[in-house]
Amino acid sequence: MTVDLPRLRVEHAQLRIVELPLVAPFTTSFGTQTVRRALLVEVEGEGVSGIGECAAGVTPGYSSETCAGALTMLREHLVPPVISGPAADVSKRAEGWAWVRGHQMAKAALEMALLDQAGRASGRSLAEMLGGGRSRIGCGVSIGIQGSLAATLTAVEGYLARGYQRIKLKCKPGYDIELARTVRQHFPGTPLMLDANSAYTLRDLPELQALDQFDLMMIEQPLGHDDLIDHAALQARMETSICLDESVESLADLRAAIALGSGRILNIKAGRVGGLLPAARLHDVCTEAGWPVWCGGMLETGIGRAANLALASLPGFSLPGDTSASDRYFERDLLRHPFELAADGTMGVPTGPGLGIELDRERLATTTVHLEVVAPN
Ligand code: OSB
Ligand code: MG
Repeated sequence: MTVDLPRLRVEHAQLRIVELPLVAPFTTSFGTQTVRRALLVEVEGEGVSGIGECAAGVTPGYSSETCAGALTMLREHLVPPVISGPAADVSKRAEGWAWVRGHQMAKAALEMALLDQAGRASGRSLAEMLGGGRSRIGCGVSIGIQGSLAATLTAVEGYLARGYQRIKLKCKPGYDIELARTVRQHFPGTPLMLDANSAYTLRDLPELQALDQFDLMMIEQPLGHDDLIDHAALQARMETSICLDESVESLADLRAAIALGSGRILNIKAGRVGGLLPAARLHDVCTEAGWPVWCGGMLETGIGRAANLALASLPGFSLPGDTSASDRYFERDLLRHPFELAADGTMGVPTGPGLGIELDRERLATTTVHLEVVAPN
């Protein structure tokens, strides 16, 4: 944190769920998604509003959190103290909810809304508030498990033609070696990586070691979501760098991972680690430890996407992330100006106050499937 955050009151909050169809189904080792159902938090106080998006999905397959669970957590435990309490800055607010165990994505959604409010009140962009410097971000794309290798090749070709700087392929046991071989043969110089979403165990060691021959940038989260010790054993037996995703939900997890040698790279998602301010701290610790980091994604709407771009502007984010353009996910995003990829595979970091986005209120209204107000008690 390089700037002081303003102390503000919050008088009202709204919890909303929107549903946006995805342009194509997204399949991982834990399931298939055809819509992005997103929980949004809006806060308002002192005449300034802010909005945040919760990363949680519908099912608890990626993390233990869900959209419905986060809605309850925010309604019952996180939002009430904020709307009935005195003016405070965002760090103080986060201290206020530190007693709540877990529920990182619910906390992060509220924190994003409060940071947006703080930025809009003080005229500062989120990137500026987080200490980011870069004005453009190198972008990659995450490609779900396709029906065939031919379909995968077509998808890769399409994204590379648009300019994406690196390709991430979702994999699982039995859908990995031929996948990597085929894509590598067709695209020899392309920065390429795999993401297993915790689908393997150490019993799959030979299969995982076979991936070393494909010059992958990294393999993301091969083992269990809480298997830091097994990840360390695997990293010692694999040349390809392991990137952790699910395994790191806190600073303590990260310290353990670094001490154990459970990987060499971190995928940072603000939702997974309890907010953008904690995410910036994890970035600092990774930089000190010599771990490159990149910004992951959770198929966010333009709201969460704006926050990801701001986070990715911090100096340690040296690898292209899963920060793809709006049209990779949705026919129509929630923004007046959707995020677009430049031909060189970069996207601009928003410069306006807070998240720096202009909501398409009409689109927001037509995609809303649930709306509730949290009133002061
Ligand atoms: O593991 O990184 C992941 C999407 C949903 C849940 C988990 C993951 C993902 C992605 C997509 O890989 C990233 C994106 O484009 O937002
Ligand atoms: Mg992942």
